[in-house]
Amino acid sequence: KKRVVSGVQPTGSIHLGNYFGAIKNWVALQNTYDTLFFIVDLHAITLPYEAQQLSKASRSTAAIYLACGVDPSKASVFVQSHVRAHVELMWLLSSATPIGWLNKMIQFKEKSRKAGDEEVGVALLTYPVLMASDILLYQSDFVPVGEDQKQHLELTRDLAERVNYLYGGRKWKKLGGRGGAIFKVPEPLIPPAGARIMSLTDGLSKMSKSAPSDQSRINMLDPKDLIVNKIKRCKTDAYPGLEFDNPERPECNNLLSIYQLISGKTKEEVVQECQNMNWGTFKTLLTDALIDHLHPIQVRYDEIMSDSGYLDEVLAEGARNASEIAEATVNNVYQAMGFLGRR
Ligand code: AQP
Repeated sequence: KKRVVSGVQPTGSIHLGNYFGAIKNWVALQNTYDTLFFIVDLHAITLPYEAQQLSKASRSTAAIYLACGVDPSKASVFVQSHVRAHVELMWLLSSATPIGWLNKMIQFKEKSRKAGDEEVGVALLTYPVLMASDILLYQSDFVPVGEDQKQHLELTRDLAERVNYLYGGRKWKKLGGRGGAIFKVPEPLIPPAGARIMSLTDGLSKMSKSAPSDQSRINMLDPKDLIVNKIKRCKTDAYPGLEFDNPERPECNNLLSIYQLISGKTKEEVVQECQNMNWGTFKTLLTDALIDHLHPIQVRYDEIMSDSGYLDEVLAEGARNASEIAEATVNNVYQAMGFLGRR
């Protein structure tokens, strides 16, 4: 089976964007691929964060994965920091990463500009090396990537090829390595179209955990009343009727897309159903669809969170499976790079 890895950062409330852009797709992928889905807590500390919140957020994120349908009997679900090899491989990869490659990363440029030089930790710069380690450790064939992660995956591929070139090939074989490559070079798995969910208060920026206003997103755990309120107050426009793909109407496109995704209907069906609606009627329809879809997920989430033994066991088992693969890779890398082996 081909292997797929992916993860979400426990940096806040998991929202519809994370669900449609990542978690919901995983549920389909776990049936076809060998899958590892982790909670990327080591990435969550690259910007200022609250230490008391981190472990809670990791548990909650794991419970959301399961509540959304990630099945631990099919996928390994684990917390990134529970598999030490992520950090270990990162150091080894760092030595093969030209700093110029990292300086070019758009996300680093944007995030560091916002935070200011004195506030920016080194980890924000080296974050893509950790991401490369997350992927290469598992010899992944595919990585689901959204638009904003494409550049990081490109770097991962370049890094895999560079390490294979520097330490693989003939040298690698001489040291007893099998095959010619240390790392598999992963391919991107482009998510289904329309999976980029935008903010409820600005149809041009993406729905995001770190946006200051909670009003801008629907969180997976939002209670019914809050969903009603958020949709009631979300940004709309004054054009007649409703339509997809009008660049003058980004909010309209976003809300119709959310309705399409949450209802499971086709675009054509949504056009037929909604094109002549006014905002009031559509908002009621959308609100009801959101509540109907999220309610069972929230019920499952509560059940999972109330049985902490079960969740701990899932995460322990996931970390055991992941460690087995990760240890083998990192040991090979040590060997290929010429380190003295342990007895
Ligand atoms: N708005 C979105 N639409 C579609 N997909 C989205 N993802 C995030 N926002 C949207 C996808 O969710 C996964 C997890 O992302 P992450 O936790 O690594 O961080 P992120 O992409 O930066 O997500 P956020 O929610 O915007 O977090 P903050 O605010 O902390 O940076 C990824 O697969 C991503 O594509």
